[in-house]
Amino acid sequence: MAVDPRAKTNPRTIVQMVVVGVIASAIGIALGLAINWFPVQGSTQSKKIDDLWNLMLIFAVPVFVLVVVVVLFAVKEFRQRPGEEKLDGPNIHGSTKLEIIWTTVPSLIIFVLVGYSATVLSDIEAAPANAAQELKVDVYGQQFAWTFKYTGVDGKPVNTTRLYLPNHQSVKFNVHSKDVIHDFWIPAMRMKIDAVPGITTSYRITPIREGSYPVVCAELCGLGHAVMRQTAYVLPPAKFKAWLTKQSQPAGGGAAAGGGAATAAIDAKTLFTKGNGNSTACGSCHQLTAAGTPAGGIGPDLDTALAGQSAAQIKQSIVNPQAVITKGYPPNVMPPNFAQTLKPAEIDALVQYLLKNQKK
Ligand code: HEC
Ligand SMILES: [Cu+2]
Repeated sequence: MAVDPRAKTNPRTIVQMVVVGVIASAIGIALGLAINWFPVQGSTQSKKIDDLWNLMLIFAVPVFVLVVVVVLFAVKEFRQRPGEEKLDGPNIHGSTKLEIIWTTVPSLIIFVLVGYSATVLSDIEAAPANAAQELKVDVYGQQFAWTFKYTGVDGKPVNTTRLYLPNHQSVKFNVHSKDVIHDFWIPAMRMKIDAVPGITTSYRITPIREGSYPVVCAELCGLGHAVMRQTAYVLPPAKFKAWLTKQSQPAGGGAAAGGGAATAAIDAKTLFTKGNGNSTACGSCHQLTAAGTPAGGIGPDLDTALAGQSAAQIKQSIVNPQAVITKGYPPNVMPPNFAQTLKPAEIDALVQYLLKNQKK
């Protein structure tokens, strides 16, 4: 077969490729660094992770450009014109120089990136100098809400569906799951980890900015996965302390005084706002003014939705939520297992509690 006379690349083409490559890389890197990819930096970890991202980008863009430029130029220079069907390229075999280059350069790039990544990883996972000062929060994933357990000022556990964090203090999350695999993620803090049934995973963050940030489940965990969202509130340390102190006080005004022996011992308000340790808290999805749970939840506003309903209807909604789906709300999101996770007396207490707070 005849050898293509153009097999030797024109030196001018190489110069052109280098110029185009350098310009495209410069534009790509500039764009990549200018684009605001991430939410605000909420923790000391955020900045380190964003810097790592930027470094990766600075290396990745030229590699991408190199591949694309060579492919495009090859298509342009070596495309087959009519009458060239019988031509072939020169029969090249082996080039030690090239092989050395294409082994060393990528190896060097990988070493730099791995080295830097390892430093960042050990940095963002490092325990604070004063480990005793670190706040520990147990995080429980359960279809389809998160619950958070703190140690109260009296040493007793405090369970809540709202995540409060003190600013500028290291926090260690120990992450658990009560059912399937979830993933505990606060995008502004950058860190995330799977919540796996049967084991405890963990990460730490140090918030650096007061404010509220979405808490997201990042592992498809069932039909309600998309709505498994809550909020993390970063407070000044003194306000956080005050909040924790308030939570540590025994819940007041919950159970009705005296009367109904079976339900009197059960604090329906706590069941509603925090669950019984096994059940998902109703308040993480439902607004109820009497319980102090906020509006804008995933489920109907129980201040108004229950108007005119009987105890039997409300009970059915709790134990068998699929029986009647409230208009405008997604099916299969309200957990179907309350008949198992709540004791019958607890369900009755909740029904009575909702009836008591029902708008007529
Ligand atoms: C993961 C979110 C979630 C949790 C937790 C949750 N619910 Fe629901 N709930 C919903 C959604 C969504 C609906 C509407 C769709 C439906 O009817 O199933 C609903 C519907 C209801 C209704 C029917 C409202 C109406 O319009 O008739 C009642 C009553 C109710 N929930 C009570 C509770 C109680 C009590 C608890 C705690 C034991 C609870 N829910 C826990 C999401 C939740
Ligand atoms: Cu999920």
